[in-house]
Amino acid sequence: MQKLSDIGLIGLAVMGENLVLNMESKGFQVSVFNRSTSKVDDFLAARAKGKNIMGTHSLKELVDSLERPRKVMMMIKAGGAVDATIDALVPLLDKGDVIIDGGNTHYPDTERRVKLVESKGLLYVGSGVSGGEEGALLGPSIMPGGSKQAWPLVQPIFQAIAAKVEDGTPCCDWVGESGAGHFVKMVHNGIEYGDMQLITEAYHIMKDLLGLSADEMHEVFKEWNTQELDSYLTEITRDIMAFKDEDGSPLVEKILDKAGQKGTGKWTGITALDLGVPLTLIGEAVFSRCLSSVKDERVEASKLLSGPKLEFKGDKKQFISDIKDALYAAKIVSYAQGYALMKTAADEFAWDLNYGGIALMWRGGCIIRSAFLGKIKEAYDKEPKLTNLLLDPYFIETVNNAQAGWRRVIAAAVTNGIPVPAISTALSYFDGYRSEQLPANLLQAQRDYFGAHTYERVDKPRGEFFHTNWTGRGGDTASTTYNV
Ligand code: NBP
Repeated sequence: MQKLSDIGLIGLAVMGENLVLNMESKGFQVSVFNRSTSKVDDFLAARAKGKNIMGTHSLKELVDSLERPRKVMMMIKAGGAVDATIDALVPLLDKGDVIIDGGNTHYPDTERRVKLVESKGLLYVGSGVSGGEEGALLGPSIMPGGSKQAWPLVQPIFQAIAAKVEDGTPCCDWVGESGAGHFVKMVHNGIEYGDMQLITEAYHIMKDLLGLSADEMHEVFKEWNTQELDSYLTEITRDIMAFKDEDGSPLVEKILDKAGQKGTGKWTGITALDLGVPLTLIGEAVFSRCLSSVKDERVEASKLLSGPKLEFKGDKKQFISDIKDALYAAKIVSYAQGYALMKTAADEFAWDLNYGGIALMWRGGCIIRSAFLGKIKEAYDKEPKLTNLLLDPYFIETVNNAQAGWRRVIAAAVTNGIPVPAISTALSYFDGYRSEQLPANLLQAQRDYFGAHTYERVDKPRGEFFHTNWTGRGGDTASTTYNV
């Protein structure tokens, strides 16, 4: 009788195929299934040929080919396809078997599915997988959450196939209960939007204000990639700057300035609004893509709305160093905001998130991988209950040192009419966060004036609410206090 497989994988598209090959290369036997079964045969005849991979042509055949407790991983389009596949799998599985969703699922769907699948006596793992095609094959970042009893069952496979940091630690650990894995993946994607936007703003300033060529910017990104900004995204930007079209000119300048998006940045922003967390940088990153997408409207507007004449006065070398400082400081703020979102969600949903572990999971394999995540890991290792990343001694010092350059860059960008929404919103957040006094006293007065929403006083204990009859015409009845 043929040996049973260690895991089954459904969905032989780009991610599924590469994950299967990764698993097989680490010594696991994998059974595979795809809705269009011809893809199973094609895979077996090509990339899977001669490998320890078993093709199956029905879900029943897939399930029957697995070692117990069975582990079935879906790598299929997120949404209804996942629900339909779960419905078809549940009757075929036995108590203690595990269903895994490795797709880009929105975390509330995972929360719902964990409950549903657990109610059938099975276990469910919703896992973020990041790194694209190459990551899936060579080592992705994997962020699993869901039924905790499933972790020891999937851990050996997941940690074997995950990317590893320098000391060999896998970029995969248990994230938390329910939809925590997909939540953390969502925040990862939001942060990715932020990191990309920051780099594009730095590029915009260097290109338009300093007049640097793509080759010159290649040199700048190359240097930055050897310093604090060492990251995958800096690295690919360095390479993009050097990439020439067939006519020898930089390809990047021929690409239409209209950004696409698939929705995970938007989910992050919406979740932040729902939870009341100021996630301003990722929000600006999403909105910047939206603004870029109205290209035709912008072309018309550019003929009617004028801005200042571009003029750079000063030392270019110093200014490039300022841009680096602005980028790094704004990036720190972005991660501080992202971590604040995860912290609030953990409190709200009663998840026990391991913040240092999350930094480690993102340290390799995924799109936001960077040396800087090592600093975040160190911060949470030192203080696991850190309220905000900006309060860690390393980040306090770094932001303090970067501050002057950060402000100079924003001032120059604003004076010259170059939009820097992410770099500047980060500074506004920083200035707001470090302010003992904000003008929300006036805001509360306005709310009480027109809506009798009440206010607290600085000279009275917190929790005591007052209403003033501001005009002499209103009554004394206050509105109910509530928080949004
Ligand atoms: P796709 O997201 O393009 O999905 C294609 C796969 O889904 C095929 O195997 C297809 O089967 C299957 N499928 C569909 Br469509 N509807 C189905 C249904 N109703 N029942 C069963 N199977 C169905 O593949 P991908 O790009 O490999 O991504 C897989 C998952 O991983 C997605 O959730 C994606 O968001 C996520 N992800 C992708 C990347 C990336 O870089 N591409 C990175 C990280 C995560 P068929 O062959 O019969 O049509």
